[in-house]
Amino acid sequence: MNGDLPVVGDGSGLERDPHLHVEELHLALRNHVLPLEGLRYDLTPTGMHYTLVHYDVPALDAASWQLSLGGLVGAPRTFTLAQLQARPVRTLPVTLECAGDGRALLSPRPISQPWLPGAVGTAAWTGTPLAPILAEAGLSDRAVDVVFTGADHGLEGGVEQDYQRALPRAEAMHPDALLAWAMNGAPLEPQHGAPLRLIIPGWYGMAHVKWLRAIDAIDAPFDGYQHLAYRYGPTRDGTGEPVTLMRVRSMMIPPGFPDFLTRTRVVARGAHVIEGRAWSGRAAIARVELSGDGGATWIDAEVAPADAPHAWQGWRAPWHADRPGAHELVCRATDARGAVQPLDAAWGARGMGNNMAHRVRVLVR
Ligand SMILES: Nc1nc2c(c(=O)[nH]1)N[C@H]1C(S)=C(S)[C@@H](COP(=O)(O)O)O[C@H]1N2
Ligand SMILES: [Mo]
Repeated sequence: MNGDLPVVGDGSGLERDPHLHVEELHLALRNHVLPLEGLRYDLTPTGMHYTLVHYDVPALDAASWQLSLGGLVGAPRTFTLAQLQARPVRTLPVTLECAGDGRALLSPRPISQPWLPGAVGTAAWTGTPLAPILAEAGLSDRAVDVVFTGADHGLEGGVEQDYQRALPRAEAMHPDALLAWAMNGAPLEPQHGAPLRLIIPGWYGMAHVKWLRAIDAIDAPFDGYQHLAYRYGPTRDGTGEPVTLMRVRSMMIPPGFPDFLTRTRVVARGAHVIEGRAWSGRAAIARVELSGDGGATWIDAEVAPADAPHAWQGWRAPWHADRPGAHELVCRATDARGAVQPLDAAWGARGMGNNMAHRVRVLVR
């Protein structure tokens, strides 16, 4: 193996397909990942939390903003922020990950936000539970889905739309679904959905509708644009399996220090401890394994207990860098349901749910 620096690469795989389109660059610069050293924090500092905004951040004034609740409810109504904040308050640590996280590693690369691994973060979200609000409004027995509409507007796939996603009735009534106005103890930042967003723990990011302005119960499964776009499978025609809960995944804090341009990690010879986080939608992490040789051999990491059911779990494992030269570290997680993070990416036309094992190339000196 070649131990010289600039040619090693960070293991991202982008060196195979380096020609980013200018459209991807626009998206990549508007949206950002959690820098992976940020995995060290139990709660991601707000400015380090990944962000994904499909259109523009809308201009909303918290004082005059209102939320409407309607559709199949006995008593439609509106809420001001003060009225919501006067209701019971809960704070939950929740890990959010974009369903497209790692899309840029796929080959061929689906053209969209070109995420490298790291579109993830864990914040303490404060808000009021949604279920009692729906119950008090008299959610009809005929309600199948509950639609959440954001105040942001755009064109996507040729369709002009407000950002909208729905939850099946049982999920909208989940006791941990929150209408959240604060993140890590401060009012939501504009890019994270101020003044109010939905938090539905366990689901991939697209379900956590930001800039929430309307909630409507409907009598049939919602088939809006964002439900056709968030699909697995080889086609873009909206027929694939819907994307719902986060797949099992682990990532590591890249050890040592980076080369500026290639991001290759440089580490000293000797004993190291590799640390990271692992998560899975609505399941605890049962196991994390680390390989120091590209996946040929594995050791078990020590995994922190699942103290908060919707937040990632820390893990650590020893790694002995005894041979100078290039090495590839790999981590993979298994959840309590037995789902294992795959070594290779499952390709899909939309690039959703690529939870492949996390690989980091290091140069031992
Ligand atoms: N209204 C609205 N809500 C939205 C989005 C959006 O573009 N508009 N993006 C979704 C997607 S795809 C993700 S991954 C998360 C990102 O949340 P964050 O930026 O707070 O991390 O918000 C979701 N909620
Ligand atoms: Mo996303």
